[in-house]
Amino acid sequence: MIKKKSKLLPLSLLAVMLAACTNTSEPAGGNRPNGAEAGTGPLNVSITLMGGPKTPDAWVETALEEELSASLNRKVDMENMFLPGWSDYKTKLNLMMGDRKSMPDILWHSDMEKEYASWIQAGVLVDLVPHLQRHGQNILNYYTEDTLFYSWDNGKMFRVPGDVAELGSMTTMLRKDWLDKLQLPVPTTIDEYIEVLRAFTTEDPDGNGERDTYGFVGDHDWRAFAPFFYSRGVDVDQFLVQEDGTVKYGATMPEVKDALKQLQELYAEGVIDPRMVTPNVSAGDLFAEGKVGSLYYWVSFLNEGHPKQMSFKEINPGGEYIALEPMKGPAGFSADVPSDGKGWSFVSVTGAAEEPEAVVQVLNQIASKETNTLIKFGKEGGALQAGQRRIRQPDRRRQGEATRPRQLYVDHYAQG
Ligand SMILES: [Ca+2]
Repeated sequence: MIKKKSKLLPLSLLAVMLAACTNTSEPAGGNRPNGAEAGTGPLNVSITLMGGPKTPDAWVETALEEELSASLNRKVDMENMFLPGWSDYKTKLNLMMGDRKSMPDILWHSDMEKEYASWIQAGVLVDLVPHLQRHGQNILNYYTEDTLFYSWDNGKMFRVPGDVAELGSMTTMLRKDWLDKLQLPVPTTIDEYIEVLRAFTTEDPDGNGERDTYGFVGDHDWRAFAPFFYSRGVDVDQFLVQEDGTVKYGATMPEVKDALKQLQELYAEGVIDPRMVTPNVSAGDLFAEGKVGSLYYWVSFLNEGHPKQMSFKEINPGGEYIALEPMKGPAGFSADVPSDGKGWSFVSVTGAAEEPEAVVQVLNQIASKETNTLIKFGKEGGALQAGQRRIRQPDRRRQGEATRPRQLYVDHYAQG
């Protein structure tokens, strides 16, 4: 607690400090031509990517380079450094950060607080405050002071949030149109929920005369089954304080066994989509495909501007997902795990960047609405690849403030 206290700084002061220098004669947006003060030759920027363009020189990379070159008034070459995936990315990032020669200019990281502290200690991250003041207006405008405050470190800032989870973060979502078609009520208990999942599997909710739907799906991860665990008061990956004050590891509690038995039965019945047992299938794609009735997933997927929601509507024009209250378990208990407001993924600039100021300009430009719309949806009037299918260019008016995502546009590029 003492350590925390030393970092306390009134938010208004933070705002003043971050806003310093922005009342000068610089043009809005921070995209002033920078010929004299920074380099004018080609700018090479390497960036670690969890998703995004998985092939070198993909159209999105080329389009982004064109956009960046125009806005920075010099040739910008992006070098994508692909991370191996959720199970191995930390090892890879640690290796990269161990040697200045292998460091990316822009480092995407998540759930690496210990390493982050050591990188600061080792002086390999760039203090972004002066650069954000000069060139980071899109980024600064995007987040509230409260959100940025979590990345504030005694007057310095070594990272900006890439994505701040929406309140609640994940939720149980369900096909309301299927519920209506089968004339079933919205489930409130885990038993009612399971009956609905069974009906979604066996009663042809999509009305095509074939048994080609599933009740439940998720990513290849225990958390996908959260409704079955949380309704029993267990989280398999946490230490939980018991009523008698003792602490148990969730996975060892007997309630987990009950939930697993139930899941095993549902899998055998064909209620759980078998595609989720392979790590290569994304539940987000299956969400969009529209052949499953329910999943525990990121609430942002319910936003009408989310790419997967738009794909879903394109494929299933009458389809509708709703968010459910947490299911009540056998003992009447219900729970969910709310998210914090500090962000779950971050972007830093490392000491490998020869021109950190220009790198922040790149980040700021990626964070602009125009560039992000390009990255996300392709050129106006064109079409783009969305998974294996092509979707129409969406109406940009729908991308307004009402559906503004909480994910900084930088992260849309870094994660795809
Ligand atoms: Ca069917």
